[in-house]
Amino acid sequence: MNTTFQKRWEALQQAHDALTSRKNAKLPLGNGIFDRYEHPVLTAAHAPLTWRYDLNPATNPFLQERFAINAAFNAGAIKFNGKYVVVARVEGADRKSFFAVAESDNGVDAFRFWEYPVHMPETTEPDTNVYDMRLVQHEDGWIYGLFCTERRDPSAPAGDQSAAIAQCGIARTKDLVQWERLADLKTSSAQQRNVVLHPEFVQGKYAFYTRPQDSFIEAGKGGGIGFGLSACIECAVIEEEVIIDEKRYHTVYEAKNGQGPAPIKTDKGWLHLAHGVRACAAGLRYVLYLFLTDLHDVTKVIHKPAGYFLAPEGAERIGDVSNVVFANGWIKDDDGRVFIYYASSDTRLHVATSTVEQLLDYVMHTPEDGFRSAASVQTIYNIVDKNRAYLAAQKQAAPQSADVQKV
Ligand code: M1P
Repeated sequence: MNTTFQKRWEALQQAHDALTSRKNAKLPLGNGIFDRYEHPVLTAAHAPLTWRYDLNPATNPFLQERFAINAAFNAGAIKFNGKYVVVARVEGADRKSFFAVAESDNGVDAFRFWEYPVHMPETTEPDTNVYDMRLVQHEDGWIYGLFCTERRDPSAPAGDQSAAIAQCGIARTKDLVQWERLADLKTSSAQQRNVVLHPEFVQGKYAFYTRPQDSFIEAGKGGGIGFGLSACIECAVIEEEVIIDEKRYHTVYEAKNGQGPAPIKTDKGWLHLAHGVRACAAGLRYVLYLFLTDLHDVTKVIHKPAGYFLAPEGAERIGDVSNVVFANGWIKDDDGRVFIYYASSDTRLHVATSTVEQLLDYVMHTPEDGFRSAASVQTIYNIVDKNRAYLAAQKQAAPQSADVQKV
């Protein structure tokens, strides 16, 4: 082995070890709802060197990267064998995405990819691109991975090489290594992305959150978070899709929206994390929002704070698709902590931490959208009036308590 090769190999290993063992500190102050962290938890540079380099100096004398990784982002998440596990969307320099499992002992740092990416079987109709897996531990005993499978639109004219059809791929596993691919979900919508399996049976059937859409990017007449049931998971068909959370004019989800990970069951209802999209001069802006559905009727939204819960900030704003945050994975721990894995600008993966208690407080006590500027101002008036009354009462009580102390 030549010394240049050897030195470069040692330097690469050192840099990779430093990155994958780096500690991640909580950022100070926060907003009382969740905490952000100093570093992303997963980036392209976390990809194992053994995926990227041919380590034989005879066939790779310059130790060149043979398979470059462009990004590691939108990840499904699950607590598995005591570890915090994410199944990330890893994208090569060739633009193809695939899934890869990474795990951490504490959920906030030192995520390391497993030795091989996920070998996802295909159906008889091969996928061109797969991405955005939602992992669900279903009550039937399987772990399901629902993801977007994208193929070129067969009806597109030869000159159009970007028209695509997105549908929902379904696979299941017990160990996150061996995956059984099932038939793609069938619905009446021309396009489906952001499909998520509900963790429990509803009316004895498999329950899906969907996002019907007219075309690949534009929601068109579709859009909104849909819901439907299928008796069978091996050949899932949704005959009837109802919209449970609509897109709406002049909101953060006016262009389209989509369910994030599967909802978390709480004693107050099902807690949902979703993304909302609006168009602006800079392009599409993706933010995250929360809402709560009824414990006994998952199609009934019972609380929905106005606006976004988490929006891109600082360096998160910049990446391959800037001004985007997207989440398809979160983990609720037994102690009530919640690890929210969100990606920024289709480039890297971050974590934000909170608790079920904090998230319920946020979702149940944050004012709802009044859909007009005047209503927003009225909301602020209500808060100020309440504060004035509270502070005045405190002031009035203060001398009395001093008197009590004197006595
Ligand atoms: O580029 C932003 C996101 O765009 C798509 O989300 P949606 O289907 O809601 O438009 C997805 O391709 C997602 O992966 C991506 O992060």
